[in-house]
Amino acid sequence: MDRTGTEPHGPAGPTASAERRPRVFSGVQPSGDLHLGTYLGALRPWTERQDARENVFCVVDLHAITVPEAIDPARLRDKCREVAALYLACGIDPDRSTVFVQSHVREHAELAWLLNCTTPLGWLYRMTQFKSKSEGRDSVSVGLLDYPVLQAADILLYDTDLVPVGEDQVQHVELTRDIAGRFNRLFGDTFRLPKAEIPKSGARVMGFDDPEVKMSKSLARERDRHAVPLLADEKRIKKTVMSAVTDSGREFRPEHAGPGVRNLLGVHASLTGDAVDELAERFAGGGYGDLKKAVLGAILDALGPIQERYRELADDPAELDAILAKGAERARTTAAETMARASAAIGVGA
Ligand code: AQP
Repeated sequence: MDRTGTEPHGPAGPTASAERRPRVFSGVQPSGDLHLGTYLGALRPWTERQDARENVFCVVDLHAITVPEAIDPARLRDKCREVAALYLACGIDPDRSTVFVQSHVREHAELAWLLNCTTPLGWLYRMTQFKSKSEGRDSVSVGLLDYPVLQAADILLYDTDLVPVGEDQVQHVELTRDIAGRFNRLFGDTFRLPKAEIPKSGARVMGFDDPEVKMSKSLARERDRHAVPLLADEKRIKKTVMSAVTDSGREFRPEHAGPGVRNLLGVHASLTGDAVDELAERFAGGGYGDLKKAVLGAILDALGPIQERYRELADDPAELDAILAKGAERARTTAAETMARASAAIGVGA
């Protein structure tokens, strides 16, 4: 078959065998403190079907330098290691998944250049993330606009079938399909077309201080009651959750639940597996404090074991280095094959 993605679980070009499992690619930027949204929207869903899939999980440091004012080289290196350690602490198993840092595999930047040359500029100006991240800035880098092309390169390098992402990233996966489709039409069948996979719960965790906006690392840098960082201590988590925005009035009335209360219910449901309706019934008539205490308990239960495993990994930097080196080597094998295929198709390279 061709690589158009019409048969999502089938073979995917020269790098794949006929019986390979669906391949998954995803990544997180080391641009700040990972938080509950990153966990529920990305890390936890990644861990859930590791055996059924071929998993490629990347720390996307090249994406984290698109805002040059925010670059601190030493901090960026530390954050890369922190994010990689959090992947493992959240349950990514390096024996079942390939875990590596994006900049350690040069083909990501190299393929992005080929795709830059075939992607119409107008497609990038339409991206809502670019619009929101460039809003109010006097000047933005070319990299910020080009971010989705690099993301397309990340995904296409591994003949990816599925890209597990939170809702906010679906537009970028759709763009990846368009970029790959255009390249295939121009230069012959080269790339497999991936699909976005959105988790059933936790796809969009909102800010605790402002439930109208997505919980994000950048807002968390400015506002200490916005997000629950995965490595925060109990006192900090308690302060954030107990001050979360709810509805006016003292009593929780499910039929009038506003976005803040719906967010708290969603987080609780996502962490415990309880249904939102059932939770709403359980807390109906009580004060918002009871709901917040229950959410706090669910968060502390989930983060306790993650923080413990993280500390063990942080105490053994050599182990983490070895895992990342092995992951990059494994990733490079596939990436180099795809790069050679794309270079040959467009007529560059040896
Ligand atoms: N609030 C969220 N709810 C659900 N999913 C989320 N994700 C991020 N925030 C939420 C998912 O996590 C993955 C990694 O995202 P990223 O760190 O690479 O980029 P991002 O989406 O831009 O994350 P932030 O926190 O908003 O970072 P900044 O502020 O630095 O841009 C993605 O799958 C994303 O959907």
